[in-house]
Amino acid sequence: MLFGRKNRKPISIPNKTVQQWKYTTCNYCSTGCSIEIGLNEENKIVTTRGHAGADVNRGKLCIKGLLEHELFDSPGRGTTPLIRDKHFADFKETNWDTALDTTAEQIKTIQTKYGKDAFAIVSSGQLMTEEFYTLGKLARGCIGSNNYDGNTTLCMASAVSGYKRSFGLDGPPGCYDDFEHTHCLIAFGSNLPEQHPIIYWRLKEALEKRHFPLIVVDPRVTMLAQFADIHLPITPGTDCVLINAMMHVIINEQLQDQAYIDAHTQGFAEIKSLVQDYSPQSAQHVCGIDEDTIRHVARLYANAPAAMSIWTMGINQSTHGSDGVCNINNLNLITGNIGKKGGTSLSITGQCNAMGTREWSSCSGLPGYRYLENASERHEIADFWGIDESFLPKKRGLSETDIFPAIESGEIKGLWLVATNPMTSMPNTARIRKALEKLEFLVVQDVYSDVETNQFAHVFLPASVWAEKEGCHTNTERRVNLTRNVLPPFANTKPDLWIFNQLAKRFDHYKTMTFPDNAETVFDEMKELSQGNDIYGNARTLDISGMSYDKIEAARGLQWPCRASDNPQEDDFSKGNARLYTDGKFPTKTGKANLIAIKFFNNNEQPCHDYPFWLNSGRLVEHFHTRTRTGKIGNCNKFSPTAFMEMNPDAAAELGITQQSYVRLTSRRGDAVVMVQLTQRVPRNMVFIPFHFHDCVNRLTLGLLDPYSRQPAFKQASVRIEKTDQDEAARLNLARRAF
Ligand SMILES: Nc1nc2c(c(=O)[nH]1)N[C@H]1C(S)=C(S)[C@@H](COP(=O)(O)OP(=O)(O)OC[C@H]3O[C@@H](n4cnc5c(=O)[nH]c(N)nc54)[C@H](O)[C@@H]3O)O[C@H]1N2
Ligand SMILES: Nc1nc2c(c(=O)[nH]1)N[C@H]1C(S)=C(S)[C@@H](COP(=O)(O)OP(=O)(O)OC[C@H]3O[C@@H](n4cnc5c(=O)[nH]c(N)nc54)[C@H](O)[C@@H]3O)O[C@H]1N2
Ligand code: SF4
Ligand SMILES: [Mo]
Repeated sequence: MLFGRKNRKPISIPNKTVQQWKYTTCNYCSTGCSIEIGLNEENKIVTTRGHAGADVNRGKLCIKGLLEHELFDSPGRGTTPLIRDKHFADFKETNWDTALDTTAEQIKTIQTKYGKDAFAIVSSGQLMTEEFYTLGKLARGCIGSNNYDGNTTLCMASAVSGYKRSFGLDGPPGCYDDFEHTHCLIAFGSNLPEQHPIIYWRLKEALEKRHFPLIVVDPRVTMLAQFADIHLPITPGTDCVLINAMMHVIINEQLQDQAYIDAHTQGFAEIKSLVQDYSPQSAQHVCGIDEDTIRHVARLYANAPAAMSIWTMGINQSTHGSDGVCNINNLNLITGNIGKKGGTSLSITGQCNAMGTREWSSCSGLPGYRYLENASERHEIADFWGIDESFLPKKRGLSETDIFPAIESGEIKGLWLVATNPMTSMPNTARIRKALEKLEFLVVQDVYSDVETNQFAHVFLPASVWAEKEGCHTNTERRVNLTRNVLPPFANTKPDLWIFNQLAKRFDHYKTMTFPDNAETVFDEMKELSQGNDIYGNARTLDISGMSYDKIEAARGLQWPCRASDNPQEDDFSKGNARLYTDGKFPTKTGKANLIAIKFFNNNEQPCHDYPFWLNSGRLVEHFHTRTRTGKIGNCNKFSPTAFMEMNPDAAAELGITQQSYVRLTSRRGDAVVMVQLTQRVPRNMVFIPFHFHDCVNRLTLGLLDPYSRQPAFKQASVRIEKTDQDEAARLNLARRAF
């Protein structure tokens, strides 16, 4: 033989006799892939496959989904509750009763001493919807703190706020099937092939069948940009200017859909007048895209029989996040691209169940997209839950990004973190560390006891992961999908639903409220709340009353609105709906969508003499967020086990920096040491760092907040770069860990 080793051992294929397949939904990103887990006759997991009959993924999975079953016994998992009496004392193992009694007592002590809102709760987009609903009931109905929010403030808050401002209601109006019908697609700050690989695969399939222009707006040459027909390398934070200039061209060349504008929108005159100040000639100097390209793209989009926009964190994580979303909606409204096949404003959601938390967690309001600010909705929910209406606040409290400053300034004394790791994921982590140290009581509820935030906890509650429990997720296209319980909880961990219910028992209102043990019963309660009319007398959009666990599994996911019907054959809504606003009616007072004139103001930190590089941050395909999960899975971690930074080779050469050497980055907040990867993906004045690594990019980020959504501008900051050698890098990292 010419190649290969001599005496090569034959590959042995493990015996994978599957006795039964259990139905689940992926617990990482919001694509919402259906997964089947194969168990052998000893009930051991032997394999995983994408569900071939699921419309979302049609048998496919990305690397994270394929290896997800390795989570069940991955290293670092919490095994039993832990407790300590003061900061940094050794944790002691304890039982659930002691951990929960202590937590309830501490919450009550803090609330009695400092007021109800002095105890804050921050949750996630990564629990089951039934768990979110139950946590909301506990937080609002029993504990009664108004400082209750989710990490979706770091993620989807700008999309939520933009949808509400434009359409009157949250909820992406489109679906993946729109790729099959569109004639032009613009992606703003979204890198589908790495962050939503299966949505990308759906897009690619559509493009292979029938080519249409793919335009990518991103300051980096992402993988999606590489596959695009047109790449617009925008100056960070200026998407609103580009869109205003596109609308300038569209309106001045009369390419808008005037009939749609007249029938279904309000505010066109204001937009028309505002965009006169954004000619392509002047806009090009702000957004960095030349005037001819702006005109070309505007004409392509407006002339397409159906055109759609998608976006993710390049838009949301900005001081103009909410405005950016409104402006994308403006572009689609004036071109008549809402509620039609292939014409839509589709935010690509982040976490697997960021939608579920928006819909049902009561974080920013009350369940089922109800508002605390609305007296009749407060009354309805108080009645339904069995509490006094006066217990509910009349407006929403602080968002996650305002909770930490309130800890600094002493208004908040206690915190409960559920399925989120702000020590790695929040901007300016030095500030977060100080805030966590200042707390009188911190309880961390996570699957992993080695999650960084746990260093500061007084009580640790170990949760069961993913298919060790049962419940639903809602994906990017409003599809509710189900995870069946596959394995019993690991060690002495408990499903989050159980933890919430047990904690509820320790509060007075438990006597008058109900907290069902079973996820499906909780789902039935949500179904009941989802029926009927909204405050304007229109049928509720977020209607899930036509769903059941069995129906969801049989359909491999159902899209809301999906209402119960006496006559399902006749009623289209009973089968689930792919698109919203198909009739041009919006859930606003007038029934019309709002066109909102967006003025640009430049308030970002910008590169300057002392900090000459833009700092951009984001993700890699193989890792998920703060790596509590993917960092433990060998085949995910091996692709990027170390913190690194993308840097342009020309900029590196000027500073004498070479491939795979170490550099020290400094911003106005702090410093970080990373390895350099030289690549043309980033322009000369920008570096990009994946945020997955602890003590890294978020030591540097500023995170100015969007005024509407309170979402941080993770993607715009400035840094300077110095060479450092490996020994110095190790010393710096050690020194940092010491304080
Ligand atoms: N593999 C993997 N997949 C994931 C996740 C993960 O951690 N790992 N996380 C999930 C979650 S929660 C989320 S929110 C999504 C995020 O999904 P994406 O938003 O697609 O991912 P990011 O890498 O955060 O950011 C996308 C792009 O925004 C660009 N950008 C930066 N500034 C600007 C700007 O001013 N304008 C524009 N137009 N673009 C800009 C960046 O260069 C980057 O390429 O991914 C989800 N999927
Ligand atoms: N610089 C920079 N920073 C960013 C971003 C960026 O692009 N750049 N993106 C931001 C975005 S979009 C997001 S979404 C956030 C994400 O930030 P985080 O939510 O803080 O990050 P995760 O690592 O997803 O944390 C989730 C935690 O939940 C735990 N967990 C998983 N499943 C369960 C469960 O079933 N029950 C319980 N109790 N725990 C569970 C995991 O172990 C993990 O510790 O990061 C934000 N931070
Ligand atoms: S694309 Fe997202 S939902 Fe699908 S397998 Fe990958 S991580 Fe899971
Ligand atoms: Mo996110």
